[in-house]
Amino acid sequence: MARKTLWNALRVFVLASLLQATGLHATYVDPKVLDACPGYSASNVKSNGAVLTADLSLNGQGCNVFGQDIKRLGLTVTYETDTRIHVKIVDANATRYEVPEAVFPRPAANGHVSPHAAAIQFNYTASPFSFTIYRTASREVLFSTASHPLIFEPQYLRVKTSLPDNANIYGLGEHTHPFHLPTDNTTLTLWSRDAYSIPVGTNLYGNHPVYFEHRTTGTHGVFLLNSDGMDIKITNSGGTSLEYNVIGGVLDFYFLAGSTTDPTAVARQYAEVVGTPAEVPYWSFGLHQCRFGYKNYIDVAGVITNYSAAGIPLETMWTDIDYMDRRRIFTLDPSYFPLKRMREIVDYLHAHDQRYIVMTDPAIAVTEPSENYGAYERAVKADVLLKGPDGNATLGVVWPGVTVYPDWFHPKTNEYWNNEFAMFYSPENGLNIDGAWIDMNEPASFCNLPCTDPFQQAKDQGLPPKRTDPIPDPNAPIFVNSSSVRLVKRDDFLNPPYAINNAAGLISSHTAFTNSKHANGLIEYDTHNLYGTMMSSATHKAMLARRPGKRTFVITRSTFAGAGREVGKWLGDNISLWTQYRFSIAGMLGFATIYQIPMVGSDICGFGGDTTENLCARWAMLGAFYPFMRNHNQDTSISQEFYRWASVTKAAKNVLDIRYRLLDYVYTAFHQAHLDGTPVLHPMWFKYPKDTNTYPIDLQFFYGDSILVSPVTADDSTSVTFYLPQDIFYDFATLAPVRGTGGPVTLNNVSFTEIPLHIRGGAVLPLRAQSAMTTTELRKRDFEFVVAPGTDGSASGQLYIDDGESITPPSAMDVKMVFKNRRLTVQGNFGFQAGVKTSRVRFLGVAKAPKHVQLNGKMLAQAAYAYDATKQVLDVTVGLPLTGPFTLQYDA
Ligand SMILES: *[C@@H]1O[C@H](CO)[C@@H](O)[C@H](O)[C@H]1NC(C)=O
Ligand SMILES: *[C@@H]1O[C@H](CO)[C@@H](O)[C@H](O)[C@H]1NC(C)=O
Ligand SMILES: *[C@@H]1O[C@H](CO)[C@@H](O)[C@H](O)[C@H]1NC(C)=O
Ligand SMILES: *[C@@H]1O[C@H](CO)[C@@H](O)[C@H](O)[C@H]1NC(C)=O
Ligand SMILES: *[C@@H]1O[C@H](CO)[C@@H](O)[C@H](O)[C@H]1NC(C)=O
Ligand SMILES: *[C@@H]1O[C@H](CO)[C@@H](O)[C@H](O)[C@H]1NC(C)=O
Ligand SMILES: *[C@@H]1O[C@H](CO)[C@@H](O)[C@H](O)[C@H]1NC(C)=O
Ligand SMILES: CC(=O)N[C@H]1CO[C@H](CO)[C@@H](O)[C@@H]1O
Repeated sequence: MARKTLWNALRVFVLASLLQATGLHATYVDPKVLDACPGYSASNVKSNGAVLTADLSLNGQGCNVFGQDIKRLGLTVTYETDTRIHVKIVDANATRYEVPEAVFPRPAANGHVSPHAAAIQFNYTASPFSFTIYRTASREVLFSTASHPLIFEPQYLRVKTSLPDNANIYGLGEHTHPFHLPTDNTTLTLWSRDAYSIPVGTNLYGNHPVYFEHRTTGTHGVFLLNSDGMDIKITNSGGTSLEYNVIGGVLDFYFLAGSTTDPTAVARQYAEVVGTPAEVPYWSFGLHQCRFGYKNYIDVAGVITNYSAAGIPLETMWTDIDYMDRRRIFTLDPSYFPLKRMREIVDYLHAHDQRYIVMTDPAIAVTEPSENYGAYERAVKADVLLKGPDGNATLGVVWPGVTVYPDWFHPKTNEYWNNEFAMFYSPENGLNIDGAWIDMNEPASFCNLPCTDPFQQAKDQGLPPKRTDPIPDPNAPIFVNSSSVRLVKRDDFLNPPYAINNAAGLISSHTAFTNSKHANGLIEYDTHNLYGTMMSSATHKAMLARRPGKRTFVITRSTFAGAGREVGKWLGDNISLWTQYRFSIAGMLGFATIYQIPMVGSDICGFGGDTTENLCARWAMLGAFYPFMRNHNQDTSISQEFYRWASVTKAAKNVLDIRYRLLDYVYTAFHQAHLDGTPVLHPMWFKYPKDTNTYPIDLQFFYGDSILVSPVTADDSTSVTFYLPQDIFYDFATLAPVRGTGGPVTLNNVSFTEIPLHIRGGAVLPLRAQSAMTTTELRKRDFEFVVAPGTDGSASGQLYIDDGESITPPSAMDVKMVFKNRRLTVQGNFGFQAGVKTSRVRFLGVAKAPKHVQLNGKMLAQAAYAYDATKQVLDVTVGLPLTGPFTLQYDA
C-alpha cells in the first residue's frame, strides 16, 4: 500500500511542508493512532543467567506510520551490574547505525550478576510485546510500555512508558525548561542547534537523552544511548507518560536502579555508563573574563590592567573571535592583534600567574590558493573534510564566509587538529594559551536552506565583516602602570518522514548538511548530535599534546552524553535578562547533577543585550557559585567587566573572597566526582529526598555538599523568599545557627553586594583562611576548618589537595575531618606537602562556653580560644603545619 494512503487512513497529520515557511516543521501524530498499532510478539525467549534474548516478530502488517515496519527484531536484555539493566532492540536482519564505540565506549558489564540479586528486574508480556522494569524488593514498577506498542521503522522508532501522575522528571537536556520538567504537554527535542537567545521550549546545543525520576520511594534513571534526532514527549493526557520518537539508530536503553534512600546513587550509576568527569586544573576555578568585541590588543591589555587596578582577582583573560584575521581560525589579525604584542600580553599574564584562552571554531574558511591560508590548504591536502554525497566537501557559511568542516571520523583529523594547535598555539612562537574554548560546534552554519549558493549568501550576509575601527598604534604602551557549490538532492537524510520539532526547521537548517558522509561511511544524519563532542575530544587531545601529562581545560558549547570525560561546557548565548539569570540555575543543575559535566556555567551578566548594574551585581554573586565562572558578553552590548560599576565591583570582590576561600572545598568535590560521579552541585531534593516541597525547587542549590545558595531572584529586588527544610543550618556570614522549619524564609534588605548562603548542619568545611588575587597565591594560604554540627551533634568533611595540574599527580593529600562528642579528628593521607598551616578551627552551635580545649590531648591556654555566646561560635587558634593528623576537643 502506498505510504500516503496509509497516512491519511491513520489520520497522521504531517504539517512539515505546510509550516516549513514559518520555521515550524514538527510532525503531529494522534497518540491514539500509535497506541492502536499492532506491535510485535516475542518468541524464542532464551534466558541464560544474566542475559535474556528473544525474537520480536511484527504482528500482522504493522501500521507503517512513517515507513515500512521492520518485520523481525532482536531483543537482548543484560543484567550488567546489580543496579543496571541494558535493554537493546535491533533489526534482526540488518545492521543499523549505532553510536560508535570510539565516540562512546560501552560500559563494562560485571559478568557475575545474578538477576535475582539485582535491585531491579526486567519482565515482559509476549504479545503484543511490552516490558516493565520494577524494583526487586518492593515490586514497584519504574518503566512500563504496556498498552503502548513498540514501533520500529527505518526512520522512526517509538517507545512509550506510563509514569506516576505528575511524575518528578529531571534531565533530557539541553533545554530551558525548569529543572523539574513540566509533565503537561512538554516536548524535548534533541538535535544540536546554534540557539541564539536559548528560547524556552526549543532544542539547544547539547544532547543528553537521560532522565532521573524521583519518588518518595526512591530515585532511578533511564538513559537511551542514541544520537539520532528525537522528540521526547511528556504528557498528562490520559495519565502521565513519556514517549520517545526517534528518527534512526537502535533502541539501546540503560535502566539504573538508583536507590530508595540516596538520590545521588543514580548519578554515580550514570557515571558508570558515561564515564566520570575529567579532573580540571586548580586555576580553572578562578575568575574568567571575556567578551565578543574587544577591538584590539590594547583593549585586552586594558581590561587586564583595570581588573588589577580595581583589586578584583582575575585569573584568566579570554578573547572571542575578534583576534582572528577575517574571522579565520588559527590566524591573528596582523593590525589589530599583532602576534608580537599578543605574545607580550600572554607573557605578562604568565609572569603574573594569570592565564589566557581564545576561541576556536570548527569551520575552516574556503580560500583561494593565492591567499596562502594554511589551515584550509592542509585540511584539503590531508582530505579530512566532511563531504556530501557527490564527494565534494560540505559547504556552510560561518563567520569567515564560506567554510568547510573537519570530519572528526577521518583517521587523520586528530593529527591535522593537533598540528594546527601545535603551530598556532605554539609556546615558542605562537599564542601560548592555557585552555581552549570551542564554539559553533553543532556545527553551526548561517546558510539558509536550500543553501544552493553559499558564496552568494556569504556576500549577502556581509561575511566576513570588514573592520572599521581605527587601526591601533602597533607600538602602543601596555601594562604601563601595573604589575564546494552543489545542488541539494532531497532525500530521506535531509527530510525524514517524521520531522522532529527542530526549532531551526528542517534538520539541515543552519548546520552541516545531514546527507554529508563521514570518512568511515557514517552519515551526518545519524552523527550530527556527536559533532560537538567529537570536536571536544580532538581539542582535548590537541591541548594534551601541547602540554603532555597536564590536565586540559576545554570549554565547549555542543555536547553529547559522556562529553564530561574530557571537557566542560558553557550554557551558550543568552540575553542579559533577569529571566535568564534565574534560568541559569536549572541549566547548570542539568549538566552538573545529571549529565556528568560539572565544569559548567552561564555567561555572567548575560551575553546578548545590555546588562544593568543591579542585574550584573546579582549575577556576579550567583556566578561565583557556578563551577565555571566567566563574565562574557556580545560585541554590540555595553561593557560589563565587574569594575565598570562600584556596586558590582564590591559584589564581585565580596563573593570572590568567598569563592576563593572555598576553592579547595569545591576542588575536593571535583576530585570525588572524577573518582565516582558524585555530583559537585546538588538540587535540594538530593539532600532532602522525602521532603516533597523540595522537588520543584530550582532557584536554590547546594554548592558542593553543604553550602546552600539562595540568591535574590526577583528583578531589581532586595528581598528573597527561599525554602529551608527541617534541619539545622548556619548563616555563612555570621556562622550563627538558623533553624529550618520546612517552610519559607523571607529576607528583606539584602543589599546588591550580598548573597544569602547557609552551611548545612553536619559539615566540616575546609576553607583557606584568606583569599588571594590569583589561585597560585591562594595555594600558599593557610587553612581553617569550620565545624557545623548536624541535629545529631556530629559532622564530617573531606579535603583533597594535589599539585593542581597533573593528570597523575606524584602525591596527594586526602584527609577526612570527623566531629563527634565535641572532638574534631583530622586524619588521612598527608602525602602532598601543601606547605601551609591549619590556622584555626571554628566550632559552630556551641551552646555554652567550654571549660577547656585540648589540642592533641594537651590543654590550650585560654588566650588560644574565644567564645561568642550570641553567635554560639567557639574560635580556636591552632597554628599547626598541615602535615599530619590532629585532634581538637572541647569540654562542656
Ligand atoms: C531480510 O533482509 C532481506 C534483504 O534486505 C529481505 O529480502 C528479507 O525479506 C528480510 N527478511 C526478513 C525476515 O525481514
Ligand atoms: C511478569 O509479567 C507476566 C506477564 O505479564 C505477569 O503475569 C507476571 O506477574 C509478571 N511478574 C512480575 C514479578 O511482575
Ligand atoms: C501542546 O503543545 C503544543 C506546542 O506548544 C501545542 O501546539 C499544542 O496545542 C499543545 N497541546 C495541548 C493538548 O495542549
Ligand atoms: C580602563 O580604565 C581606564 C580608566 O578608568 C579607562 O579609561 C579605560 O577605558 C579602561 N579600559 C578598559 C579596556 O576597560
Ligand atoms: C593604573 O592606572 C589605572 C587606570 O588609569 C589607575 O586606576 C590605577 O590606580 C593605576 N595603578 C597604579 C599602580 O598606578
Ligand atoms: C563537485 O564535484 C563535481 C564532480 O563530482 C565537480 O565536477 C565539481 O566541480 C565539484 N564542485 C566543486 C565546487 O568542487
Ligand atoms: C538595610 O541595611 C542597611 C545596611 O545594611 C541598614 O543601614 C538599614 O538600616 C537596613 N534597613 C532596614 C529597613 O532594615
Ligand atoms: C530562559 C530564558 O530566559 N530565555 C530567554 C533567552 O532570551 C530570549 C530572547 O530574549 C527569550 O525569549 C528567552 O525567554
